[in-house]
Amino acid sequence: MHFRPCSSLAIALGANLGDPAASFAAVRPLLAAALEAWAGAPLQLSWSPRFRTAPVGGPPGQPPYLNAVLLGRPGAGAELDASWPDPAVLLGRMQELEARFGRERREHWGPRRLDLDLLWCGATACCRPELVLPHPRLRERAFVLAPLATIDPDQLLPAAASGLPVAVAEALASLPLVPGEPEPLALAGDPGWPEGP
Ligand code: PH2
Ligand code: MG
Ligand code: MG
Repeated sequence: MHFRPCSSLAIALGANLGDPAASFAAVRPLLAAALEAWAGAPLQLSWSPRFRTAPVGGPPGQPPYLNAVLLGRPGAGAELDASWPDPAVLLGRMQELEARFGRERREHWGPRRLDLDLLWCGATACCRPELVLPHPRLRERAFVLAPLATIDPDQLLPAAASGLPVAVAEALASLPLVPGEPEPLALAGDPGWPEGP
């Protein structure tokens, strides 16, 4: 399996308030439907296992996060180098889902019931206040790279402004270990989220 950034898109899921596992299971079919409606075509979707991860940034004393990643690409028969519809429209649908799951925007990087982040969308580069693509902190975040690596460690991350494309596994291996911080831990699958390590 090999998804090229130019034809794929990726979304990160995160939650550390309420019942994150229940939120993930409930939002999964809604997110899949929203994506297909936006794309106007069947998509091939790959979900990572869920990971328990230490909170990065934000206020001290937050609960650990549940994180996962969804990789999508045009389904069989669709153009390989699909030009995706406007990602701002997809972002709007994702924000509707966040709101439906009780997301409140109180403080920057504060704890949340559901966070859906667009990581990249084909080769789209965009820099608007509400949406920067590819996601500017993609390469720094083990809670995104570890789930992505389980789908395809050879997946090339879209080139950052400053650099060459780098494979997910390479980007993950190059992250500094934070003393005392547990590494992302893949959780066993269950009926609501079958993918496991
Ligand atoms: N999201 C953040 C800030 N910090 N830490 C973890 N472990 N997982 C997240 O999803 C996360 C975070 C901002 O969106
Ligand atoms: Mg986020
Ligand atoms: Mg977000």
